[in-house]
Amino acid sequence: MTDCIFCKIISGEIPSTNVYRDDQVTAFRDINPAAPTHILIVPNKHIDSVNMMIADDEPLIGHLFFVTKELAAKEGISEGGYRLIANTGAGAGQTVFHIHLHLLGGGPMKHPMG
Ligand code: DGP
Repeated sequence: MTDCIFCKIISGEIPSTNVYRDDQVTAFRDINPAAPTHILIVPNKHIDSVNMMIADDEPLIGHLFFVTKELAAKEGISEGGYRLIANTGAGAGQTVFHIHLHLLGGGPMKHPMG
């Protein structure tokens, strides 16, 4: 997707603080952190939102969750607890329409539930 911010981050066109990369997913620090650890984990394949997933995407999204778990351990927040958020649709606060999981932890979190 040519006008997608996260596709541009994945391709390196827009700089970001990358913390993980493989052939399926990329993870980088959120530009506007809401917690001491705030990482976005995104599929390298452009998918607008959870609503737009197809059955073939199931293993990809499973891998994305597994990488997230590993990153939580690497960040040292596994034991203290962390929150995963996948805002879906503008009504839920999604502003970048490329599926992403927010990994938040490491201290008080500003992002409320609901
Ligand atoms: P959401 O509201 O769930 O769509 O979250 C989008 C997040 O993306 C938001 O927390 C800010 C972050 N973000 C937006 N643009 C950039 C960018 O250019 N670089 C980085 N690192 N994060 C971005």
